[in-house]
Amino acid sequence: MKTWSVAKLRKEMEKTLEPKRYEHTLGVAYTAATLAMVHGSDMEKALTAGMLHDCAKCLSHHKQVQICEKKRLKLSEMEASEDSPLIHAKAGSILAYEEYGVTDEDILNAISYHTTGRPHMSTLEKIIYIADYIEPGRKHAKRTTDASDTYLQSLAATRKLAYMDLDAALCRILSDTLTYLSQKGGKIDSMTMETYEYYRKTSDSGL
Ligand code: DGI
Ligand code: FE
Ligand code: FE
Repeated sequence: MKTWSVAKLRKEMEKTLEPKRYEHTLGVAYTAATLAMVHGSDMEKALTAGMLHDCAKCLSHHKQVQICEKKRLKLSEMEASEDSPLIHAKAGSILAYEEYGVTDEDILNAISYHTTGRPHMSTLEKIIYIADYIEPGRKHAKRTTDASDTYLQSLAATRKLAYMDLDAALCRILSDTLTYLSQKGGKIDSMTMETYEYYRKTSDSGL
């Protein structure tokens, strides 16, 4: 299978994603690259995973389910449900392999787990998860409509933390996500909860 260059992936994403999603994708890819520089991880892999992390996001839910079913992928009840914000990560990982020639397991896992995280994440997985939350285009939260000063100060602190301590940043993002989900009455996927519990115990976040 032919490997796609980052430049070619960028052009492809520009064609297939909605303009806002494409802007976000660039933000994630380049933020991931800077995190990789600071934390001694592979920059090309960070760029590739960032470019592709939401590659299935603009497909219909039906199409996303089809992609997963074709691969006999077991979906959690939440992933399978209509309007699920989670399934695009799994479908995206399959597309990255099938359409864009990505064979690197670490990149594929970074795409698969960019929404819920998981315990024992690799450095690349953490980088993509965090870059998705802190990229510069997130003017106000991706997980809240709160654009208050308090929220923005908190996001600024999370951004700074990400360049110092990946696990602590991860824990902070998970905690904010769970707070947001419980405020809006959103159902919490067991993987999101497991990830939070794991990093709460193992990181130095003080949460
Ligand atoms: O695709 P993006 O919008 O860039 O961001 P994403 O893939 O991280 O997340 C999509 C949404 O999923 C985001 O608003 C947070 C939400 N999410 C994460 N874990 C859970 C969740 N939503 C629910 N209902 N339950 C979860 O456990
Ligand atoms: Fe996403
Ligand atoms: Fe995203």
